[in-house]
Amino acid sequence: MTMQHFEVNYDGLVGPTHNYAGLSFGNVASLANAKSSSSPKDAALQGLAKMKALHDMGMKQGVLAPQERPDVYALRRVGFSGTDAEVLYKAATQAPAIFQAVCSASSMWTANAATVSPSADTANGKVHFTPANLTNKFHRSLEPETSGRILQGMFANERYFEHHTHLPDNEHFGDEGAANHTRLCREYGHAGVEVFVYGRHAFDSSKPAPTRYPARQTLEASEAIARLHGLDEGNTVYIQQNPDVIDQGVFHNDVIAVGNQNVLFYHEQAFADTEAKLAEIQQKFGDSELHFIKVGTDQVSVQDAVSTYLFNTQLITPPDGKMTIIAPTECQENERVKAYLDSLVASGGPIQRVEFFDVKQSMRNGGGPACLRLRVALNDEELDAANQHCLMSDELFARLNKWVNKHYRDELAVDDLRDPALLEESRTALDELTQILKIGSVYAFQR
Ligand code: SUG
Repeated sequence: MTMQHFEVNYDGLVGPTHNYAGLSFGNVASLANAKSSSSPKDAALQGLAKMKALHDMGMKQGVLAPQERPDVYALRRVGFSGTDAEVLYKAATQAPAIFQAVCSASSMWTANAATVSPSADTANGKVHFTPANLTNKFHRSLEPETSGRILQGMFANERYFEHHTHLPDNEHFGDEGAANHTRLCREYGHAGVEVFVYGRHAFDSSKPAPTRYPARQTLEASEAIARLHGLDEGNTVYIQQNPDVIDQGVFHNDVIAVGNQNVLFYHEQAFADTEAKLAEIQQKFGDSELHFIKVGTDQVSVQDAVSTYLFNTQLITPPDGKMTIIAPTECQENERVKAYLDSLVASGGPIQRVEFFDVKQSMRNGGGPACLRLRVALNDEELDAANQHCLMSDELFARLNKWVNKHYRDELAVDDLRDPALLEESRTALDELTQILKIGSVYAFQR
């Protein structure tokens, strides 16, 4: 029997504390919506609806569990003491900014959970996972340990899966995971070219870097991931992100470029040294056909790309073979971007379809469809060896909708975060979730 290969999209379930705290300097939407009230329930249901729609399109779709928030352990580490309720109260009153950071549901953006290399690319033929350290933002730096535990609960079989510890927790090795990593290949099961996009050189300050907003990913971090995963240099390309677009709010590469199979869809201003780098990709890709779909500034400005997330779309290949863009409704609402997408589909190129999804709750924090998913390319044996309870089905969809409706609040204002009941609600919900997804006792409160 011939081996089959799939790209499985593991979407982050939005956690019960989803809120807008303005935590991400350099991420325009996060700052613009700071302090507005959120709906954790709507956010989680919007995410589930997208997962179900992709499942219904015949895609393999997975679910990645959220993290426990507020993170009382982080508060204890910085000196707040007493009962959990006392810790929350003291932090909220004495250090509100720190308190808000430990409440963020930011683990929902699983494109930042880890970098994953499929077995066809790695020296030992296993699928490799390295959680991202997310050092650039305090609220996100709280994620990697639990992300690692959750991923191990999902991909436990050591015969097929290898898990690494996140990189050293320091800005020199700032790593944002798959948001700055794209893989191009003929078929998911063939060795591909892994493309790492970095924002700056950590150990060489003479190199260009953004001046207004931070570059979260360093070259040295990307190189470390490639070493850990046993990637072949002949199949790996490092590209510097154009520092000017970082300064315009493109805080991850996946806000300005997306790749799938033999298509790289990118904005003309996305990269530094574009011509040479695309030539390197083509050379490493070999003779087979590779499509570079460039969007010019005259077609879509960087500003429109940042406000609509045209490139934070998922580019997927459903079983009918028609490559499809999964776009946020913001792209439909912007005349120029909508016109561009219409012309793209009409052009007869590899991208044949666009589907729009309402993920507004996530978009308001700068997280589009592509931020919400971690791609894991697996062959059928590896898929069988992965945790089956984390794979979307009609039954799981119904169960998770019920779970959200039971545990999540309709509305949450930033001031509600200090309510000690929210921590209890969150723990109760997550405890039940670990039983639904059968990922083990991954949370600190369970250990
Ligand atoms: O890291 N926003 C996230 C959005 C991540 C998007 N991910 C990708 N592009 N792959 C971030 O900036 C905002 C939270 C707040 O402000 O409350 C936040 O963390």
